[in-house]
Amino acid sequence: MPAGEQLPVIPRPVTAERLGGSAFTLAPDARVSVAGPGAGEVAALLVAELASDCRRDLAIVHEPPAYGDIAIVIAPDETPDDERAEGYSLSITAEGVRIGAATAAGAFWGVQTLRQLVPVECASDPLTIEPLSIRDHPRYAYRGAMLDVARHFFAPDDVKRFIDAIVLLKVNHLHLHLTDDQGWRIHIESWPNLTAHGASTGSDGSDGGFYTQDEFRDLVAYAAERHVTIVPELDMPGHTNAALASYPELNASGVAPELYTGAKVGFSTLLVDDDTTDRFIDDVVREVAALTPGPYLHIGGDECLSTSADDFLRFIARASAIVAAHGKTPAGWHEMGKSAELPDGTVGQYWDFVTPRGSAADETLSFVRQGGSIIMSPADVAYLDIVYEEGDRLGQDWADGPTGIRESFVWDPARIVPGLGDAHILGVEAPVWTETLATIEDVEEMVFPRLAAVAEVAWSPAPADTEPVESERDFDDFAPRLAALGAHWAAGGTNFRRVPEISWRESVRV
Ligand code: TNX
Repeated sequence: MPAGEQLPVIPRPVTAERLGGSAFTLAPDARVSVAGPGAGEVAALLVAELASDCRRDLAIVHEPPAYGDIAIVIAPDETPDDERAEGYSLSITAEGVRIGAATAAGAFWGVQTLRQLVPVECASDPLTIEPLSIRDHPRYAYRGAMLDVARHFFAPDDVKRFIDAIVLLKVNHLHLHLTDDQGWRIHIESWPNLTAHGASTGSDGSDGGFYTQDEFRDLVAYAAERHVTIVPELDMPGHTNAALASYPELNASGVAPELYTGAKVGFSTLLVDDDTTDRFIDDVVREVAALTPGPYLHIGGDECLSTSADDFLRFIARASAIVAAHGKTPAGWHEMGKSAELPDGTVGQYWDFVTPRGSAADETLSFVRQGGSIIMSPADVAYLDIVYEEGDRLGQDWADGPTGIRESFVWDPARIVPGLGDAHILGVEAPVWTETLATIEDVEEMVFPRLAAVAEVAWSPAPADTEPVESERDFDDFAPRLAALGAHWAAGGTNFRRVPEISWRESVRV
């Protein structure tokens, strides 16, 4: 890479400096030297990547690095105190590579930066990297992607592939939209018909499917090894046709509706003030909470067009209290902010536009008034199922579509809801809804490259020039870095959309 060009890393690191001098070259006898708690596990993931991407076989050693080694050091004083949770440093010189962090998570994000700096041709050419020094930490603690496994089901191996792809962008939460009108995707021991019947369909007549509790535990563990927290969503009281179809007693009429495979929203609702429904909520929340080591359990609350306003308020107060009673922090879409009875700390997820409409801003601020924080997912820039261009084969266009790569990049989470700044923004999440997406390749085509843009919004510092001038992120700085990332995606087999705004320079790994 010519001097003067920015480092090909996304999200852009907080500080990155070229050092001059000789490049680092990975010699055949290079090792990964580890020190500190968790360094061995992080090293094992790096070694696996270097084996599959570059066909190098590195030993992991618990001894100080020798000339030309890659060192991973985890110790409290490796980062400043306020960057401890996920910060890292990365230095690359002829003497070796050194990643320093206070936590295994920080070291793991340092490894992701290193992976982007490793030349795509590393299997056939010498693996050299120019000397540099990076210090980095995230702007937001929560950087998320959401995968809708309810409309189309995605098998555990697809979800693992998705996790592998998102961690390269330092995304650390995977929100799984597990239930909707079209299917219920997680087995519940106390209500087995939810999956026996309610998982048998999906959008467009697709086959459906569900995760057994063992499969779900395995996914949670796979994610955790990669420093990703799974956020399970059980959407209620709307988006519940699959549950209503599985148990007649959840319906006012006592008659179960047919399973649904279309794309309408807002036609289903659970009952309110109903003992059976209360027992249902308590059981499903208890079982899913027990499978979830992470702090959040998402209960949806969106688009409840068939629930009266009063019923909605009583339902949300009840359901969010049940989540809290099972030891989890409730999370929900911003409509849940209509309730003034949310448990302390409830997390709201904003999905209106970058210019809020209707009551969306007020409902969002309601979470903050009740001691909670906000995840920003503005649909017109961060909904990755929205078409890139008019006439696309995949995707929907309701959210002010199309949404090009530039739109996904040029926005700021703290400039959307008046009165909502970084102090109350937990982070940023990009959802991908799957009404039109039948395969993981379809999902990837919608997610990449736009998730790279949203991930940079979530991780990298806000643009420097702020009030009163509306600042813009520098798309011209981002574009060549994205082109470089595209080469990694192509080599690693991640499908992505070759959007015309970027001069992709792909090279295929031999
Ligand atoms: C809105 S926004 C939904 C989903 C749809 C999506 C399609 C929100 C919380 N819900 O039910 O799948 O639009 O883009």
